Amino acid sequence: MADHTIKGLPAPPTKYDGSALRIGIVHARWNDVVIKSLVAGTVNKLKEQGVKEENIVIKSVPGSYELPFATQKLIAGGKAQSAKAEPSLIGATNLLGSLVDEVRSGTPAPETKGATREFDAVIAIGVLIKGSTMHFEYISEAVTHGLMRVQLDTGTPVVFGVLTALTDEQALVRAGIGSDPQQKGHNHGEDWGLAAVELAASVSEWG
Ligand code: DLZ
Repeated sequence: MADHTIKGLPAPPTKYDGSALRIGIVHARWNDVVIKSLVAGTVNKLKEQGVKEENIVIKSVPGSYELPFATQKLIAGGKAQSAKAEPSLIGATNLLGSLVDEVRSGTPAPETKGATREFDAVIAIGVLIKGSTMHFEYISEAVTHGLMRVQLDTGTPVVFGVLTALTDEQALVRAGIGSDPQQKGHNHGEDWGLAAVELAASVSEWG
């Protein structure tokens, strides 16, 4: 990715360490081909940032309209599990895991932020493609507002991974699978993975 760009997401100011993060992905199944590519791009980028496969939880719902509710449930479930877990046990498990990593790799284990079962960020992924009725407009607006509400109400970052495309081709290009081999496009899932790690590893620590 270029360091400077007029349009799109530039490289982050620093490479964030995702190794202690737990990230949720909730995706719709409507417009399946595009969804699959976006989810794959997101997961690849999360792993590239150090997020461990076992700490990436993927759930699906039928359509984008279901994303806010499902995202809220996933976040609440993580918080409930975390509250139930014995704090001293979590600490001991994390410490042990870090020590094992340290011995295996020969390098000091990254500091964990007391990784609990709680999600550090959730990425909501959907693909809305305009049809001939007003459905697209209503769902797009409801989902956008719903996801914003979920993150502000829960205090857990929610990445807006919802494409609102006017044509099939617009959606394909934004998933990096455009039908023109010369213009396959950029997979926006990669940006969402980066955003999740940055929000979880950096912004969440501000308050
Ligand atoms: C009904 C519908 C339509 C017309 N289009 C889409 C779409 O382009 N993308 C999407 O994710 N979901 C679509 N849906 C389904 C709704 O999001 C939702 O699943 C149903 O209305 C049931 O609540």
